[in-house]
Parts: sequence; C-alpha cells; structure tokens
Amino acid sequence: MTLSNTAPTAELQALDAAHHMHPFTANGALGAKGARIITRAKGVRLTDSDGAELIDGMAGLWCVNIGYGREELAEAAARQMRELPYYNTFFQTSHVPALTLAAKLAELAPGDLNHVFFACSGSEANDTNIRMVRQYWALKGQPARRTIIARHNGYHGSTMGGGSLGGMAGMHAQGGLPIPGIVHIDQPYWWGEGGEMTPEAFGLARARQLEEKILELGAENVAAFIAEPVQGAGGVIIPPDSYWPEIQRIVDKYGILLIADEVITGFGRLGHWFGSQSYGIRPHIMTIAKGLSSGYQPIGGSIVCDEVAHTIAQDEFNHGYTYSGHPVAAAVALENLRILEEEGIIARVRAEAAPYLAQAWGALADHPLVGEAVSRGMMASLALTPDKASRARFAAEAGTVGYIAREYSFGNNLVMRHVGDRLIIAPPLVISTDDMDALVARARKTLDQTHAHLQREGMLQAAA
Ligand code: PXG
Repeated sequence: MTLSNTAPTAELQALDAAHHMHPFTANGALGAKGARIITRAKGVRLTDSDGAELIDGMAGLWCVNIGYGREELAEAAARQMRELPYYNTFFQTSHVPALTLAAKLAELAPGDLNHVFFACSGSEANDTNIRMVRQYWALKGQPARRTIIARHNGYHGSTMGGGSLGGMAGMHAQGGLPIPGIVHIDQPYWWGEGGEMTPEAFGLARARQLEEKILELGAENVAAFIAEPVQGAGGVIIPPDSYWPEIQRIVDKYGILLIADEVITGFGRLGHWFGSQSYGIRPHIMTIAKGLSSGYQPIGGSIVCDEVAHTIAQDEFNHGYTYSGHPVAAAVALENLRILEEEGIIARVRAEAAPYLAQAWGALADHPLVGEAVSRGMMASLALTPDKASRARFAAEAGTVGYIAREYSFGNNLVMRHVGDRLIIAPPLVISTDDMDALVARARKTLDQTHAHLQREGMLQAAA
C-alpha cells in the first residue's frame, strides 16, 4: 500500500473510516461524514487532499510553535537517524542529544529547575510527576503526603494518571477515572462562574479553595498542586491577576510542591520561555511537551528543581519509558530551541505578535454573539452568549452552539476549536500580522454565519 497524497479523497476517507480509530471522536459519526485529510503544511497553512488551504489557528494541537515546513528540523532528524537512531538511557548509558537537551532546558528554565526527566508526551510526563512527587515525600520520611490537588476543567493528558489529574467530567465518566489520591478544586473561570463578584475577588476566592482543600485533607497528607498557568483545552481560561500570587502564597505556606503544567504555555506561547515566568510563579516541577519540538517529534518531560531531583537521586527511581530522551526527538527539539532563540521568536511574541493579536481578536467583542474576547500571549478565546450583559448560557445543551460555529469555521478554511460554547485559537508563534488579520476576518465571518443560523433556528434563547 502506498501513502500517496494523490488518491481520491473519498478513497482515503473510506480507509480511514474502516480502520482508523480517532482520539476524542465519535468514530461512527465521523466515519459517516468523512474526515478532512491533511496532506501538507507550510508556515501557518495546511493543505487538504482536495487542495484547499486552511489557516491553522491551533498550531496543530497547540504545538507547532515555529510553524510548518522548517527544513532544519528535517535535517536534524535525518542526521541523527544516520548517526545514532536509537539508544536508551536506562542502564548506565547516555547519549549526546539527550544530555545536551537536558542541559539546554536547565539553562532556559527559571530558578533552580536544573534537571530533566524525559517522556514522549505531556501525558507521560504527568504520570512521571505523580510518581516522582510521591516518591519525593516517601524519601523525605513523609509517605502520607500522597494526595495531589488539581482542578476541575484542567487538562493534563489522557493516560490513567494524566486523565485523573485533569478535571474533565467526560473523561472521568469513562474507564474508571480518577485514580485514588487525586482531588479537584474549582477553576478560576470568572466569565463563566464568577457571578456578581469582581474578577479580582473571584480569583482570590478560587485560589483560597486550595487552602481550604489542604486544611480539609491535612497538609501532612498533601503532596502537590498541579495546574496550567493558563488553561488550554479547558477553553483558554485566563485567570484573574489575583489568582496566581495567592496560589503561590498558599503553596509556600503549607510547603506542598507546585507542578506547573507548561505543555501548552511553555516555549514562548505566553511571550516568555515558560508561562510560569509570565505569571511570576515558582514551580518545583514543570511539565513540558508540544512546543519543545514544535510537534515535529513526540517528546515531553519534567523539568525538576534541585531539591526534588537531589532527593529522588538518593534511591533507584523505578520508572522510565523505552523512548525517554529519544535521540532523534531530542536532536529535533534542540534544533527547534535554536530557532526559537536565534530568530527571536519569543521576543517578537512579547513585543509585537501578542499585542497585535490582543487588539485584533479583542475587536471581536463588539459582535452580538460574543460575551468576551480575550487573549494572553498567543492563546485566545471567545465566549459565545445569547446575552452579553448577563453572561448567559444558551438554552441549547452546552457545546451545541460552539459546534455549529466550529463547523462554519472549518467551512471558512480556518481551524478554530470549540470547547463547549467557547471558541479558541493558539496559532503558530510565527504568524504574521497579515495572517492574524486574515484569521480574525474568517473568525468574524464565522460569527456572522453562526448568528444568522441561530436566528433562523430560533436558538438565540438564554438558558432559564
Ligand atoms: N498537559 C496539558 C496542559 C495539555 O494541554 C497534555 C498535558 C497532554 O499531552 P499529550 O502530549 O499527552 O497529549 C496536554 C495536551 C485539545 C487537546 O483538544 C489538548 C491537548 C491534547 C489533545 C487535545 O485542546 N493537550
């Protein structure tokens, strides 16, 4: 069988429907409709099997930070495959790509985050984190410190551990999640859950749930708190400014470990190397993946502070993956980091791209369907509402309107995701101002079409 891009779309779709099980998809329905087959990509644009060109507003899945089609990464992979395509780092060996990447990450990461444990994805890295923080406390003589506090509507991956840390109700409903020893507090989502409170007061209240939960469990039983600096898959939920300083105060007060899940916010998305820097947070561990290689190779990991790493080093840590620090993935990641650094991509995000996006995207707030149009760095979202003033939800089941909008967006050749009734984007960091204008124009057209659709169908009703 060839993997030709020139087979007719219908043929490719039929094969896909017959044999390929898609993640997070009702495969029966997709099979009947047919998946859109992406064949090529360059810069911020995808090409499908019918030759249509789409703007990729999601950078793949929040990962293609440097954009598609960078030959240097292909070269780095080919070079490494010829020299040393694989070796492991389990039994007293190491190799140059893994150790060089670890050293580079230690240089880039803030504070004393100087040690890296490699995985192949964000999910795996968070599974590592669960075991690492529990082992840390066991070695400190406090084995009762096992419980990890996380957040409703957080996302930390899809393995048993990652899915348990995450607070996605739809995921917990399947397969016996969460595993024991993981509890969730509420998210700092002011627009959706803040009621009459000011954002500042609400941010403080949501942060203080961490303190309440620690006191309820007993600090002597709590290992760590994990959160994304800005929630991504939850709908690009940007916390009020009061939230993170209060979380840091609580974490410090009770001496629990802070895990910042930087899988989306790392590698420039918020205008710094890490989102933690952008919020002034001091995590003990950062989870990384996605933008580490700009998605060109599957690689993730945990960047760990001196205290935790030195403690873990006192004993054998019975944990690891065949492909931890895979040489080809590591070589590609190093080349990606070189490009991010030498081309000043993150500095441009901070100085130019993010302010431009904030203004262009923010202008969508005047649309009758839009309750808020917000961004931080190169992550942005819209809340759709039938009534801006009361921040109302639609009468239709949550996500119905978001899905309608997302279908129009796809038809307009813009990849924009919906999370419930929020629309979200996270384009490649290298997107030009002209392409941001084109993206926002397609988003506005999508909103107009959705609005007309809802009017036609009598769906502009608010929930009671
Ligand atoms: N942490 C965070 C913050 C993530 O966003 C993971 C961990 C897991 O990474 P892996 O590499 O195991 O997928 C993620 C992944 C979506 C979507 O629909 C988001 C993710 C993955 C798939 C879909 O927004 N984020």
